[in-house]
Amino acid sequence: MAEIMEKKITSDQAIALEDKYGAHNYHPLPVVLERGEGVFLWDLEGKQYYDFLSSYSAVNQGHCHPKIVDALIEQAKKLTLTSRAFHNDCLGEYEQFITSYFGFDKVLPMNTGAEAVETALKLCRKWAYEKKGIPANEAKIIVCEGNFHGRTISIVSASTDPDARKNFGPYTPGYITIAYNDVEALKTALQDKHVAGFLIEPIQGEAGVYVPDQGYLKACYDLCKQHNVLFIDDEIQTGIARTGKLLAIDHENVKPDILILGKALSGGTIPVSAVLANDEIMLCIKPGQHGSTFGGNPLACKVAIASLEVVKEENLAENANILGELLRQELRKINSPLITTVRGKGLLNAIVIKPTVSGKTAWDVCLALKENGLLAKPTHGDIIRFAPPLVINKEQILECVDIIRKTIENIN
Ligand code: IF1
Repeated sequence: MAEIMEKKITSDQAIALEDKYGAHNYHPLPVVLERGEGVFLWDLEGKQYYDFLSSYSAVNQGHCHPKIVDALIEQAKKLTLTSRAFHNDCLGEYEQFITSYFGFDKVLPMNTGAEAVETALKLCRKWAYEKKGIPANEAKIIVCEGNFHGRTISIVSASTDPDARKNFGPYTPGYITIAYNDVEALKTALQDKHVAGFLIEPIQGEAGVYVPDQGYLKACYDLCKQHNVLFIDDEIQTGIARTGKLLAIDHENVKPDILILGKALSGGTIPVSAVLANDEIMLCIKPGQHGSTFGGNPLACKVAIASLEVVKEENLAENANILGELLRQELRKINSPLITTVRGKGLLNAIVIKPTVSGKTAWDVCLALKENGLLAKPTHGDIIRFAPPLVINKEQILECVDIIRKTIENIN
């Protein structure tokens, strides 16, 4: 019998369903995606787009990378979850692989980025009381203005973004907030003897791709070491080759005390995150003191190994470095008063848009980019992040610059 063609819903129908039945915690661009492959996405009507967001750097290896998807499918047919009540044959192999890959004694496997950040905060506090000797409940963690580390209550308690934290109180105490990219501010904050850790994004992604001055991270690390304070590196968005090195912190040859990974650790297939540290810190957490139902599940282990192998096999950091330079160089040639700034590192970039005389904003630019076949999203009103999958090639970068140029020149 002829296969009964499944009637596909239209984009408008899909959006209406989300509006009626889904929480309104996002304001997406009006596009409904059905398929992704490499640097491309297709909507329900079959229109093709360049993905210039990469799901906020979770799809560094490109959409549905065959090696990663094959690893997912193969393991999914064998064993997906045991919980940590029992061992499984994937976890130890993965732990050995990822600790060797990044150069740490141990890893604590989690699922989302926020869970990994929470884990790092707990590790830091535990170390503070049990190793550094800070009095009970007095540990302080320094964070930076403009930070984004996730959406849990303890994480938004450290946020300076009103949208992220307003009316979610009472807030978790124990944070000191300092200016980003300001070594003196850190030096002053470190006078407090109860400081346990400094949590930082090596490049502030959500804030608008703020790249700190060369030498800032190393100076902060050295200050933390002088004061026996843990340097906690949130590489959830900047890691896994995104900025042209395996880790953004590698640009300054700093080895963090705690490394936090997420997003592209799974190539955008399933939530996989990880916290890496050496024994002196990691062994502060004893059995029964932290965990997660899905943390370290066999599926995540196999997917993460494949995702990290792809990064090296396809030389994604070098590609991001070279093509990021090309992208910024070509964007800076666009002769338009609309673009006031082009900044970034590797393939984590952003342009700042000055509203047109007719009041067109970054959002309008993104709507027009969508019409021209490129998907990007504004952050904080006037900043558009440009972060394609790291598998993009030179011809595709140049084609995307042409799309961006044509769009900017025709916005009035
Ligand atoms: C959203 C932002 C980006 C992160 C860093 C931890 C996390 C993230 C540096 C938490 C997550 C995501 C969250 C997502 C949109 C996106 C985002 F706009 F929210 F801020 F990328 F910039 N540290 N960032 O960037 O990881 O729990 O999400 O797995 O919440 O809207 P998660």
